[in-house]
Amino acid sequence: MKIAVVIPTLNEEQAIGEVVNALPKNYLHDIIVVDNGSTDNTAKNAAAAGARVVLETRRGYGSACFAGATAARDSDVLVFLDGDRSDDPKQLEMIAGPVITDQADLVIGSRIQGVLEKGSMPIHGRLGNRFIVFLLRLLYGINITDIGSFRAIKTRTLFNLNMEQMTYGWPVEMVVKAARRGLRIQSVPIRYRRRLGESKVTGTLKGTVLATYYMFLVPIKYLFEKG
Ligand SMILES: Nc1nc2c(ncn2[C@@H]2O[C@H](COP(=O)(O)OP(=O)(O)OP(=O)(O)O)[C@@H](O)[C@H]2O)c(=O)[nH]1
Ligand SMILES: [Mg+2]
Repeated sequence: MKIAVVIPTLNEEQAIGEVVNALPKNYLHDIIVVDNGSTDNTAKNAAAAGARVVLETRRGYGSACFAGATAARDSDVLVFLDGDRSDDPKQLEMIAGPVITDQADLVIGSRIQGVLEKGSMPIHGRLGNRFIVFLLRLLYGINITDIGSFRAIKTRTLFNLNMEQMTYGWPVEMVVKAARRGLRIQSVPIRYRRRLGESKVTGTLKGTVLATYYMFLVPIKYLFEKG
């Protein structure tokens, strides 16, 4: 099985080298760092650590993930993780495992079931997460404990989902569409660490408002959609 890792990044020069270096390289067929238009040394540091750097100028977390998945289209399994050191690359095999052994179609790392390092997730992030998990259970019967970014899915399965949300809605869309197709979604406990570098989503008002908006909107939008 060809396993590829996709790391979306926007100005993560402090963390990306360490993240790429900590990956289980022998296990991976492809290491893709998607640079979403960074103005710092993210691309340079990622390449120096041995990653294949893909540039995606269309801003948005979803755009970056989609560009990475497209670049890794020849792989069998895709693993997504953040480039800010919050997700621990040493736990990659744990996330990919159930997909590889066909025990799950989508695996999501759960910070809530796992260990949250002090200062890794602010209180509003935790509350938002609880709410989205509750909403997904209520609307779709989805039984997960967190909507985190560390996840694994078969490449073919991801492209069959016809992903549309190219910003903050990407993680929720993936889960909702997987549930609507009757796919098996599994939470796996992970540890979540404090990020390096500047916070862009949970630590800013704009990021928090937009992320919350999409977390509400996306589950409702796909409730009424066909297919
Ligand atoms: N915010 C944002 N992040 C992006 C974008 N493209 C890629 N990323 C990367 O996506 C990953 C997740 O974004 P983060 O900023 O860590 O989001 P978060 O973990 O919810 O919140 P913070 O860590 O507090 O900023 C990081 O590796 C970012 O560098 C983009 O357009 N916007
Ligand atoms: Mg982060």
